Amino acid sequence: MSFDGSPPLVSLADYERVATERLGEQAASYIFGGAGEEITLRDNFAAWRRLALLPRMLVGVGRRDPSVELLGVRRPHPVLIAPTAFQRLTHPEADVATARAAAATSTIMCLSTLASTSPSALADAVPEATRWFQLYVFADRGVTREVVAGAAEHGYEALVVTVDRPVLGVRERELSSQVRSLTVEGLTDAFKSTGPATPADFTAVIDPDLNWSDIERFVAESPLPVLVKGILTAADARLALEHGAAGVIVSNHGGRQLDTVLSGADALPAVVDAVGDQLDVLVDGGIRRGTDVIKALALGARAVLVGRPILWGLGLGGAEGVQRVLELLLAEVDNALALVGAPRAGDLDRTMVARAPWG
Ligand code: FNR
Ligand code: LAC
Repeated sequence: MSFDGSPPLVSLADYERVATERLGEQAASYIFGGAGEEITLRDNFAAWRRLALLPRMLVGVGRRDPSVELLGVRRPHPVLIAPTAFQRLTHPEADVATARAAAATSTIMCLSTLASTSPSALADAVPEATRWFQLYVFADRGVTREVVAGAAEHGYEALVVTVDRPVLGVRERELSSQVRSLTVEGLTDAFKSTGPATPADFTAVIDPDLNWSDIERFVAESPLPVLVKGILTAADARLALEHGAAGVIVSNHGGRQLDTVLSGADALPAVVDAVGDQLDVLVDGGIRRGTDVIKALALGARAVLVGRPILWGLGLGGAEGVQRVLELLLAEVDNALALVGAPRAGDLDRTMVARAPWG
């Protein structure tokens, strides 16, 4: 993909640069922004780069296999599409375009509760995409139950309960550019919503009192495995295990919630040490290179999620743009597996990463 006869976009950083130039102000400030001084936002990216790789030689890397086991199922590769709300702000085809790219690259797509497209409409439009559903729990538990039942009915394979957004982070870019014309198709009936709203309007319906007994109830009631998204400590990972979760996603919500919390990369090892032999541990935040992906796996993650780069691809080229972003990243993963001397994703381990001297 290239623009106006300029050189082709060959890295996720290229997509970021061009997206910065071309996305409208509302979409750009919603997508790029983080909380507070954006220290965590920047560190999510920097933390993977503070890790050095220790490659092994002469192991024979002609045949490579990036597949991983996730929730007991073999998946062709370890990259997932993170849930992101309001994709229509970025492209008219929104989640449908994203799901087409997911299907084309065998990537699992996680649909947000606050998506522009309802779970059923997405399932009807792109039935071939493997889909997980991200749940925001509403103060109105009747609505929550409806949403969960709808996801299970429409072939979503896991429930990702996001727990790091009881209230909205302090997001100055969103406030100053007045992000406002947001709509959520899945909730229109449930809330009899009358029209476009702001992120704060949608946050107001999320239950700030959500607690571990709710997680236990979702595990008991939901036919789908439950992952808890937004864990940053070993203590909370152990609670997720005790309350029946199938997995945790180590995440700080892309640096959009509490500024100065640890990056995913730095929080990951303690969580893996605490629960990695019993739960699937995934991680997100700042994954932009194949080397970031293999470092995450080497530290014990089963898979990674990618947020903003998907939206850069979506904004620049719809389904084709998202597909290209995923293909670039997956090609880099393949390249990194070969050069680090771990031809199968399962060959990666902690002996292959160290604190970088330049960090
Ligand atoms: C998000 N994220 C998010 N998470 C979630 O659980 N539900 C959601 O609706 C959203 N919405 C959302 C919108 C936008 C614009 C962004 C950038 C992020 C967080 C997302 O799932 C993920 O944790 C981070 O985006 C990962 O970091 P990177 O890859 O963006 O650095
Ligand atoms: C966000 C939400 C919707 O980060 O999770 O904007």
